[in-house]
Amino acid sequence: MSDQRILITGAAGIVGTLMRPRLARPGRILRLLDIAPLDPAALGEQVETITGSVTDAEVLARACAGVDAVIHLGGISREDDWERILEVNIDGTHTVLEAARAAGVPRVILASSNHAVGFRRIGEDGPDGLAADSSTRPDTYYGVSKAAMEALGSLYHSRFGMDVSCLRIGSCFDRPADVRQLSLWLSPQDCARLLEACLSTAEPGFRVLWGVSANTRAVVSQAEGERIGYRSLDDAEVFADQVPPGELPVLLGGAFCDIPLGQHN
Ligand code: 15L
Repeated sequence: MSDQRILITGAAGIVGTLMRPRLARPGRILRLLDIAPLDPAALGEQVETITGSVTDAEVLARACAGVDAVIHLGGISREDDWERILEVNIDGTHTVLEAARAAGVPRVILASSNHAVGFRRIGEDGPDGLAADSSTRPDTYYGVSKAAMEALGSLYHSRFGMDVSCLRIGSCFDRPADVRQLSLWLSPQDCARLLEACLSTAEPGFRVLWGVSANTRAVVSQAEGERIGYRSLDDAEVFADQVPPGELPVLLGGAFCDIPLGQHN
């Protein structure tokens, strides 16, 4: 049986860097794409690297050739001016999906964000937390780009039958940094578990899932992820005494709901 080949865009970014060692396994080749050069010699044998932008259709055509699944993490990860958000995040996601379709890639995982629904009030859906597919309420141009990403994913599933998972990632870092992240933290290990669940679902579908650990202070639903076999094993609470004191924000997006639109920060 030939190796499974997975393309990861944005592989040199924060989440990409956390995921590379966690997704590596025998029988799997990780093809890493980033605008920042990655040194294949430093990354082990089961790795291929491509340097280029998610906005470049030729690069994406090359990157998608012979690939079994795409994990699209690339793009701008915070607020920025509209033109850049449009080009890198919205056009870039379209370029990735179009290249995947043209290459016959059956499965795509899209890194959406809690900021697609940042203006939802914490607790508005009741005690089980905000549903993973609640309609979008973006808090920034960045959040709009994540809403557009989900819409594009839905379109490519409905039109072309591709299996598309959109992950509304909370805060995926080594550890939570503040009170809000005690609710929204996605541990790196859980992020890898969620990606593995998406990579192995049997039925092609379109789904929106929360990318959040089973935190004691969770405010979003785990149910949709659990339906495809995701089981979080981590809880931000173990870091609770290490974060500065503070209040949980009223709105899910926290500070993103107040920053000036289009302002690079
Ligand atoms: C995101 O979508 C960002 O990419 C990340 O840098 C964090 O700000 C995160 O959301 C968050 O809300 O904590």
